[in-house]
Amino acid sequence: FTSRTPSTPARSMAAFGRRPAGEPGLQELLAWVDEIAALTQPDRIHWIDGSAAENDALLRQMVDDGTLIKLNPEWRPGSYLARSHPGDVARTEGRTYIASEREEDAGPTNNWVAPEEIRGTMTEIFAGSMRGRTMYVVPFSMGAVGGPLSHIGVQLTDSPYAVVSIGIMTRVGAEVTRQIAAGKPWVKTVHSVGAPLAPGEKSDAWPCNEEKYIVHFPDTLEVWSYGSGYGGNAILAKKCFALRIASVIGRDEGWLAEHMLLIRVIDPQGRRYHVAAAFPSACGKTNLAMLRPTIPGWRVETLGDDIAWLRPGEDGRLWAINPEAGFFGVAPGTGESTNVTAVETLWGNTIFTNVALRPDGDVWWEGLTDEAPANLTDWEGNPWMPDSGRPAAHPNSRFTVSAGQCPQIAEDWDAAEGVPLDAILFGGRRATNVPLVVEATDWTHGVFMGSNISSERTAAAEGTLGELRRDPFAMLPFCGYNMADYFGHWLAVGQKLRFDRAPRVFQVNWFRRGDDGRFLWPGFGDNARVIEWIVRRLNGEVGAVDSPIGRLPRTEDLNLSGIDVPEADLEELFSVSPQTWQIEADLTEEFYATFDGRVPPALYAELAALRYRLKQA
Ligand code: GTP
Ligand code: SPV
Ligand code: MN
Repeated sequence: FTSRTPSTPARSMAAFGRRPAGEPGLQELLAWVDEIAALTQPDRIHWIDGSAAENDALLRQMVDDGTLIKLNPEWRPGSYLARSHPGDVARTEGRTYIASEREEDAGPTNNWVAPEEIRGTMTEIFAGSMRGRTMYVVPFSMGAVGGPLSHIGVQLTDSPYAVVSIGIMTRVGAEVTRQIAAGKPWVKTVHSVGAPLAPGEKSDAWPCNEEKYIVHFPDTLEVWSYGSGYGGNAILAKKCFALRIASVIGRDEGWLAEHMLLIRVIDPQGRRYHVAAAFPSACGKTNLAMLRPTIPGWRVETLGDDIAWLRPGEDGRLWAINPEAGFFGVAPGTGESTNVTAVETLWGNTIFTNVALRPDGDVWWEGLTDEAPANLTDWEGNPWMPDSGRPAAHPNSRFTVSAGQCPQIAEDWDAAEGVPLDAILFGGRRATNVPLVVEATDWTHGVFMGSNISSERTAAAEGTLGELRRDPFAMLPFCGYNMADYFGHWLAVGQKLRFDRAPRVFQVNWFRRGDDGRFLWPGFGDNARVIEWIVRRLNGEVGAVDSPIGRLPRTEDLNLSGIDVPEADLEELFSVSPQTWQIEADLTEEFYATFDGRVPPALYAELAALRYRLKQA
């Protein structure tokens, strides 16, 4: 493409891309692209067709301009390293907004902003924001193209890094444009890194802006994201659309958009079970999604690692799809001994962001190997030695890779109709109080459990590491509407399920620590032992012990053969202290009170019942 001056009118610029034309259903898309181009004034417009040749050309261009470093193909074929701006390394929740018409529809857990006010701000900051750059038009589908649970959208972006990432994480291409032409509803997403270029000016390797806005318009199904090139801030199909906007669509249509992994568990008899699990960011979804059981005869197939859309079926079961097509996973802590499946998935065709570079042109991060190699280049591009006293990879460094590369991906992982769920797990990172596993007594109790998830903060978003915060359903940063209404919606979805076919609900916690600070549970592949107990509960093969907070395993029912968990640790893993749980109950009451009476009465009844049981204990 030849470069054009910033003042070139949008309509004629479009001729420089492969712009589809003719079909009447495309008029809205074309008009919108023209409107955004007129506002942002890119030099060029490029319609993405999703072809391999186009992807290769984008990657080559990014290597040439320094955005990507090509890794040594001998170790990591088709793979690249991106180093972000040091101030653009994670989602920015403080700059993330829900612009619903009514403030109460955003609720107290979201940053609300009036739509007309923020529209004005967006128009101001996006004006000329793409000058000197190419605006890419990226049509994408979440879920198999044309599937009954799938939804489509288009992202306009001036970041080629975002384009290739969307290419891995979603289904991109002309088939989606044909669906738009055919009249299928679609979501509009606009993204600019906010770094226009003067004529002749060279771009930074990772352009971004100190000022950031991630704005959602749930009433008009739009997303506007400005100033960040990072993950959930920039791949708008992911958290912005598939969770924040989709949760609103799900509220209106009777389904759920969830921050959940999705797996198929196969027991030694070959029976299959489908499990979805919601854990907050950087709390173990990718790891459980790729579980390699340490107990003989058990297998896990991966279906998804971050997002699941759940819909009640005609049969009274809850059906789930993974709307994504790839993994945007946390690198640190991913190694042979923790997640060998991920290590194998990353053999090639992977984009790494903010990991360390080895002298031989391969990558490294904390936890990939037990010993750190010498002479690395750290995530900021500085020389690094094992005694440097700082991490070589950023704690939120990530890999982006196609789901199909996972060696244990389910053959039917992208089946349009999804899979019926047998169990739902809620979890968090809790050093104290929360047992390894506890079973809810019924759906309502399960919703109560989900509404009470708290977790220690991780590096996946800006904020104080380790600080305990409420993260209901692991959706605190991702629910696009009033969280109390969302609790009610979970209860309503339960009503549509046949009581004997609804998934059973469990709470898990892999992260409980001893007084000395070490994890009490080995975790990772050994989490299969907890899954085994859950499956045996589903089958009615084992009993349980009632506790004030739910049903706990009898120790003799836990398969601990081959691991050495000291008796005292086991006791601590399952200890439920009525005193500290009274405090948890008080915190729940405080939290519920922030919703101005909107929390469903059924959950207050659960809270009262919990308090009663704690008093009896
Ligand atoms: P997002 O992609 O941010 O949503 O994160 P995630 O929920 O997929 O988390 P992930 O599986 O990437 O794990 C995050 C961190 O937790 C990694 O450093 C893991 O090594 C660590 N982790 C995962 N599972 C376990 C476990 O069972 N025990 C312990 N101790 N750590 C774990
Ligand atoms: C998370 O933070 O939950 C992620 C990474 O999965 S991001 O896509 O940046 O949201
Ligand atoms: Mn996530």
